[in-house]
Amino acid sequence: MGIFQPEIECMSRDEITAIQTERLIAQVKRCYENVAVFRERMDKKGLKPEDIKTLDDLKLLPFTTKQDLRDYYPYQLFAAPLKDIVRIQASSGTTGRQIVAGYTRKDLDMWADAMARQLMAAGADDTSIVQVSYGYGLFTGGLGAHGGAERIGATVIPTSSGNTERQIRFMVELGTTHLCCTPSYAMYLGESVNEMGFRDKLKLKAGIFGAEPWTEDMRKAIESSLGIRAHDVYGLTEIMGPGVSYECEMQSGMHICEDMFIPEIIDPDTEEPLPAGSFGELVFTTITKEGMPLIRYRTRDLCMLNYDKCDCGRTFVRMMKPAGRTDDMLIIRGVNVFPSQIEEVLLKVSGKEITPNYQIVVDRVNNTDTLDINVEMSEHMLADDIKSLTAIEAKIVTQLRSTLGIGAKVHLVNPKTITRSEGKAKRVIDNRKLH
Ligand code: DLL
Repeated sequence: MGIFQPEIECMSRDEITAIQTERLIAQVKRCYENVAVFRERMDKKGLKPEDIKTLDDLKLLPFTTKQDLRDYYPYQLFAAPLKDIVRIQASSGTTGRQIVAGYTRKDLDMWADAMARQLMAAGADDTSIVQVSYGYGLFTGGLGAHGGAERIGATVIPTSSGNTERQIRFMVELGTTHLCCTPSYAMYLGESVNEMGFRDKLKLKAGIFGAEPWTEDMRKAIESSLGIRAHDVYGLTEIMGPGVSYECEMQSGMHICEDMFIPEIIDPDTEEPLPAGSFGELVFTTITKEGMPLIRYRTRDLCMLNYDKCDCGRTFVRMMKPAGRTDDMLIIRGVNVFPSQIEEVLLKVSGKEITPNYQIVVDRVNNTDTLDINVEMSEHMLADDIKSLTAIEAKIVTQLRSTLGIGAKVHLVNPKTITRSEGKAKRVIDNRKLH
């Protein structure tokens, strides 16, 4: 596989530290001079930009949160004048109120580089045909992947999301080699391709899937249904969009673009930075962004950083798959439950009998939390008898109890009865309205 910018992606740790330090110092000064909210917070801590001299000083700086983006909506966190902002994107709004991000021309340029790194790491080059089936528009997926694909000189098909039959027709007729979409949509496309009997007509080699949590088992399911290699890509609107980190051919963690972002792992409760290798909340400082630079932005994503050498030759630190968010964690009967844990159980138990399409329904009946999980059975299972259905349900319940520590009701439902998503799947329905 090629490396888009080997001189950057394979720098030594000393070189990375030198670049990060220089850029951090400049960024803090820039934010202090241009963002009133940030200046006030620094002043309150008795800090001046000159106090930030090394990467170690990062921990002195105040955090930024999603609430800040809501409170200072729309432009108060921008560090560049509006005349220099050439693009606005917005969060998909799965949680809370919409937030916006602004980009200068240089920001878009860096973003295209980041996504180009991802595409090349997935084996794409200027001979590739890249179908972008992430939504275009305010969501960063479509335009983000598009910018990277153009940057490497690939042929881009901007299908955006939706119209599954047309997506597949294009894939077959135009010879798509690389597919960009959410992993849940990739599952659906895989299912539909096989149903239409088009699997052998595909020229697909790899896919770049992100924007929502997915498990290793789901990766295997996508890889086998589409006959491709599936790469994970991570990002968030506030920081940039897709490409903040990207998976190489080793498929074991996503390399963070450390020339653009400094990652930290903190304890979400004490807010203290944790030592390398710890599990905690991921925090990013954007060191090249001009439009809306963020200092110590709390992502709410829980994960771990791996500084071990990667066999691909890239030296950027890798982040492991986020294990959930501090804010999507469900507390059911006092027990912390991550939807990804449930998914893992389902995929482990699933043989030929069930599909990875599921929905978690949480409710409160008589002051007690209930947990119901609807799982689609496979077509093959439909023909089977009630006795084996009950046996599978029981098997899942037992596994869930041992993994989660609580009981759940499992319902096997008919194939294709859980609504398919063209964007992020809505896996959890929490009827308790606790927020
Ligand atoms: O989802 C940006 C994106 C688009 C990333 C396309 C990758 C591909 P937001 O809508 O702002 O931005 O949502 C950001 O989604 O904080 C994570 O919780 C979650 N997320 C994104 N990528 C992954 C991933 C885009 N690969 C939020 N694995 C983030 C797990 C992910 N969670």
